[in-house]
Amino acid sequence: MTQAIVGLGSNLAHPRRQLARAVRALARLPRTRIVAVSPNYVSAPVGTTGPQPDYVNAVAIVDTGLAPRALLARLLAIERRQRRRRDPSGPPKASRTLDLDLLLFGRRRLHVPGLVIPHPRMHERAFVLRPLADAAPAATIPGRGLARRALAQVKHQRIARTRTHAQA
Ligand code: PH2
Ligand code: MG
Ligand code: MG
Repeated sequence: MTQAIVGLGSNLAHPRRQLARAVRALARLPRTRIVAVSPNYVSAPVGTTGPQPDYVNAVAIVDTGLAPRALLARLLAIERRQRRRRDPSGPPKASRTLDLDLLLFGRRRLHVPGLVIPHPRMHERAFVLRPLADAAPAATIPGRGLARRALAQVKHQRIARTRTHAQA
């Protein structure tokens, strides 16, 4: 089993509800168990071209017997089930009902088509680091050190804790 970190994000169609539904889907993945889920955080969109609604973000820590690419395929399937639209002619960071990113996979570093671990921008994003520091205070980013230390470098990014959708 490997401990993997999954980033969750949504800024369309009831974001908190999208995240709660995605957590339930993660819990049902084969050979996978949820260890912890962070609180939800709301923040302005980072790095997008046009204006967009604010995002709700969280992270889930899972223990999994799946290989990284098998887990990624499962995450993309959950996105599709929750009506994530990927328009190849649209902007790369369009608003979305659900984004599931495989951020960390144990201490592994991986660089294959469609998947780079650690996620190449996670260390500079408060919307990833803040919930990660809550759910896994000792988390380290291979090649970059403690996630909590990286969080201290992005304190200027505004982010606020928000409610978690009541689990049905
Ligand atoms: N995801 C992006 C682009 N920008 N900004 C916030 N605040 N939260 C996100 O999840 C996010 C973003 C692309 O995946
Ligand atoms: Mg993604
Ligand atoms: Mg993303």
